[in-house]
Amino acid sequence: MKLVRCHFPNIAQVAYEGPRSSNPLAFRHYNPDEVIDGRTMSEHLRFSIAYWHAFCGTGTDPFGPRTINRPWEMGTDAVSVAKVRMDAAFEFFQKIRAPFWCFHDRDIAPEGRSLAESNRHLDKLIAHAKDMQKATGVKLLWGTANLFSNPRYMCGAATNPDAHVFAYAAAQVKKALDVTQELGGENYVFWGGREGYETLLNTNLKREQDHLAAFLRMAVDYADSIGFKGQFLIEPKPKEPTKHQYDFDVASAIAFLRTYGLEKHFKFNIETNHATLAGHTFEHEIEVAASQGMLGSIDANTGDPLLGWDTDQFNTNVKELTLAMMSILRAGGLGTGGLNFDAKLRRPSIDPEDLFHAHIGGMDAYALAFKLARRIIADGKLGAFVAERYASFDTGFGRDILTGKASFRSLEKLVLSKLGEPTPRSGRQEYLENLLNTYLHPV
Ligand code: XUL
Ligand code: CO
Repeated sequence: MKLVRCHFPNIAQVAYEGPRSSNPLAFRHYNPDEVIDGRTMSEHLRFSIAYWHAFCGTGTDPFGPRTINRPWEMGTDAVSVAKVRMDAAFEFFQKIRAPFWCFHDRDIAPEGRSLAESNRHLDKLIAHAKDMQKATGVKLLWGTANLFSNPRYMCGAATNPDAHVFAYAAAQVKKALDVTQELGGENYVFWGGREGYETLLNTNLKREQDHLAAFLRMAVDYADSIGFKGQFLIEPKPKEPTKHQYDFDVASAIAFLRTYGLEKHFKFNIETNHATLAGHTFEHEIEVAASQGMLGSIDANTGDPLLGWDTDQFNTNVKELTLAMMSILRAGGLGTGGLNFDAKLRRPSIDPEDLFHAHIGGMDAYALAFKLARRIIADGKLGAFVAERYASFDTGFGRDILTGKASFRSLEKLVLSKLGEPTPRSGRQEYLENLLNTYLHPV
């Protein structure tokens, strides 16, 4: 990849220096060019940078204004500023060695006074992004539309009680699909945004779900009509911004998609912090999606166990990521998906250099987890333990249960005549936790 322009003059392209390196601006585990099983680590992990956090995040919170002021955010013409911001972004993508990026329509181009003007702005930035992608080789993992920031969407987009808002959102997603296709996006994400409700006093839940399904059906039909081949992904989240979000978690979103006959067209983009907000572990959500062949992509971040909201932090918890990676690898990987850093800097992390530390930490933690998970799976001890635990279903009457040959009557007869009382067997959780630690912390 050829480097263009210079908005991070004091930071070179991040190099892999190995686990013993003490250089904070080097990778210790992520070696993008290392070939494992015929594919480079960069191809295995498919890291992606989230434009909204990395290049639109300003450190605002409900108690105070922006703390982050980037040197490239200069000028009064919003479209020109957006172009320079994009130059900085692509320089960062290259220096951090991320092969992909992701964006919402309104992240990259300022919203205009009308939809037509917003579309014109977007077209200018898409043309610029196309040039930048060509010059750098960085590709688009997924595109999406922001259907939650503008006040018109305060009561939802597809689930808004006003059909006018629904129509506006449909027009916005149509354009977002066009531009995602234009940039060769490999997926398109639907995060629920404000698709949920605060109170049933003003809400018809059934109608809102019907409307959401109609919206997704139109998206599928439109994508078909333009020949968009990317994978559609639903990103579940249980709460925030609304109290009850319709795509609560993977299981409820699967039920929703099946109810409306949409399941063939969607997979899941699973975000760690959303999983934990739903009261699940990250790996639980991955397993639920994978069990239905619907694992699509990952929004790589973490929450804070002491806080009950979406803190979107960079994840450096190698144990959590190793468990997640084991589930991803067992599912056969992410296909067209990737690991997208939907994570933001803490409010006082105001230097451009902090963007590097944050992503280096996240990439290294995932790379280490990837290697550990491969080792654990190859070693086979954990896998063999689980297989053995279910072995009674592999032969005899256990297999008959699964092949439909057994019934309540035949099993009753068997228990009364032969089997009697089952012998309890330990689940060995503590042993397995200790075993896991031997991989995480080898001597
Ligand atoms: C919000 C969130 C979004 C989606 C894309 O919690 O995760 O940024 O990833 O709309
Ligand atoms: Co996300």
